[in-house]
Order: sequence, then structure tokens, then C-alpha cells
Amino acid sequence: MTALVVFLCLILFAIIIVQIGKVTELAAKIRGEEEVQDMANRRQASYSLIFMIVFLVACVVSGAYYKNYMLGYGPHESASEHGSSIDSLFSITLFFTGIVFFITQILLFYFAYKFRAQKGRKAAYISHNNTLELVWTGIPAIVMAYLVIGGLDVWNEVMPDVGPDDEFIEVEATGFQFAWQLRYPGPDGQLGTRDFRMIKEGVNPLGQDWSDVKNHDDFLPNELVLPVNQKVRVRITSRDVLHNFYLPHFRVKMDAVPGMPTYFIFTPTKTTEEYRQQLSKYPEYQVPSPADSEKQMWETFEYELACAELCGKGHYSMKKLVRIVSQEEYEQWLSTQSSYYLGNIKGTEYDPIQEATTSAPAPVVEEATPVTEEAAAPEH
Ligand SMILES: [Cu+2]
Repeated sequence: MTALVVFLCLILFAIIIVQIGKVTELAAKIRGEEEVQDMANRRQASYSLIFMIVFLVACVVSGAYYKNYMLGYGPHESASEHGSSIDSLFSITLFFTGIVFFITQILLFYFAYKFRAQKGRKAAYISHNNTLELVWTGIPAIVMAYLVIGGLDVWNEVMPDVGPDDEFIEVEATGFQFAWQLRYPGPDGQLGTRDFRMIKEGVNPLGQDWSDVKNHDDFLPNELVLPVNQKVRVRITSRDVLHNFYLPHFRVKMDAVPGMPTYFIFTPTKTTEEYRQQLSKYPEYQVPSPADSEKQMWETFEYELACAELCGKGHYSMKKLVRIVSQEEYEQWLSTQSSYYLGNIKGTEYDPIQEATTSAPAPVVEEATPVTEEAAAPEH
């Protein structure tokens, strides 16, 4: 029924347009082409002014309406230590670009109105104007320099690597089409070496070199669980194309590049539960949750790891659950995790150590130096 009404409306709309066209043609014949053209110019010029007002008001209203869904403010205040620096950088940039946006849009539509074609008006010829050149080069140059230097300053604050005496948890995230594979170092605190030639789907998804004992306690969990207020260093790599390790609520975003390890260091400052409490104060999150109608939206909130690089048709599905918990809960969770080597490799045909003990000749050891994808992490 609705479809029929919409269809009829469209037909009627088309008929109106055709009729207006006919009337205009007729009027042109009666009054003369020039006058009709002048009227059309005036009409279209005022439409552009109306459009400008509606457009700018809609920008302001939608900004105000959606503010509680946006990162960087109120309910979505950053959940990491460095996050507020990035947020203030965004706010400063938005302030300046906002001013430029309003000035340029107003001028664009106002000029289209003011300088519409009019009888007897001739366009002015201006070859150049030094004052104007100085203003529109000088002001953007100063503002851009301020933004770029501010940006560099924040980059230097956010990106330094860990020092040799720093206490931190190191985890690894490997992007592939289409998921993230996480790896924790296990009780020894060290991630084992990898060799991409050893990657075998379903057996050795990361190409861990099993002759390296550091690999034997590494585990590959399904979710990213981290304790609150502890520094984390994430090694980020990719197995195929470009991906991007993105933790929006922590303002963490770093490309995952095949063959070029990257990293990000951050300290989560709010547990998942604390973030839910932060959301609970806003009406936007006091509505039934789509995930569970018995609960409110803030109660079902979860942090997420996403991919922020359009990496193929399954890009959208690279979501992983992130949980920030207390130190006790973290240790409890650690104790439930078990080594990938012990559960899947030890004693199987893929275990080089097994080969060494059962076969008489010396074990076949890779002659070539393995090409590892290990990040240049300081030894600790
Ligand atoms: Cu991706």
C-alpha cells in the first residue's frame, strides 16, 4: 500500500514538473524570453540562500543531536591515558575547520545570490589584489602551522617506544582476511619467533617456530583481555593485505602492514564496567539494548577491536571483543588460558622436538635464517 502511494506521488510530481515547464514556455512567449530568464535567475538565487540556511541549521542541529554518540566527549570520554591529548587535538582542529566551514559556505551561497546575472550588470575585472592574497595565504599558513606543530607534539607524546626498564604487557595482533589473531606471551612474558613460511592454515596460523621454546607457552585467545592501568605494547602485523588495528574507545589506531611490524603503546584507564557506568548517565544509553531487550544499552556495552582499513569484502567482520578488567580478574583469566603448542602441536607430526627424540638422524633444522616478523622490541 505504502509503495503504491509513493509510486503515485512520484507520478504526480513528474506531472507537476512537466506542467511547470509548459507554463514557463507559455509565459516566455507572452512576456518575452529575457524577462523570463531574469525571473528564473532571481528565483534560483533565492533558492540558494534558502538552501544555505537549511543546510547550516541542519549541520548545527544534527551536531547537537548526535553529540552523545560521538567519541571525544561526555559519554565517550577516552578510556586510555594518552586519549585526552588526541581528543583535544581533534577539538582544536574542529574549531578552526568549523570556522572556515561556516565562512566559506556562507560566502559561496551569498555570492551566488548577490552576483546573479542581472540586466545591465557587467562582471568586474580584477587582475590581482595584494591585500587579499596576503590575507588568504597568511591566515591559513599561521593556523596550519599551529595545527601541524600541535599534531607533532601529540604524536611525540603518544608514540615513543617503551624504555628498557619499563613494566608492560606485550601482546600481538595479526590481521588477516578477515579476522584478527591475538597472541599473548604466556608465563615467560616473551613472544616466540615467527616465520611466515611456517604458516599453515588450521595448524599454525601465525607461523610460530616451534623450535623456539618461547613459543611453547604462547596462547591465542579469542578476545583481548587487559588489566586496567597497566601499560600495554601491541605488536601489530598483517598476514596478507593492509589492515588497521583500531580500538576507538582508547584512541588507538595503527596500520597493520605485511612485512613491516608496527606497534602501539597505551594504558587503559577504565574497566568495561566503569565505562558502562560512564554511559549510564546519558539518556541515549538508557534505552532497551538491541543485544538484549531485558537490559539497557549501557549495560550491554563492550569495547571493541575493529579493522579501520578497507581490506576486502569481509572487512566489516573483523570485530573482536575487548575486555578491560581488574588485576585480579586478569590473573584469573590468564590462569584459564592454555598454550597453543601444548594443546595443538606437541606430539603431532608438526612438532620438531618430537622428531628430534624419535628419529635417529639429526633433526632437520632450517638452514636459512628464518625471516621473522618480530617487531624490534627491546629485550626485557
Ligand atoms: Cu582488515
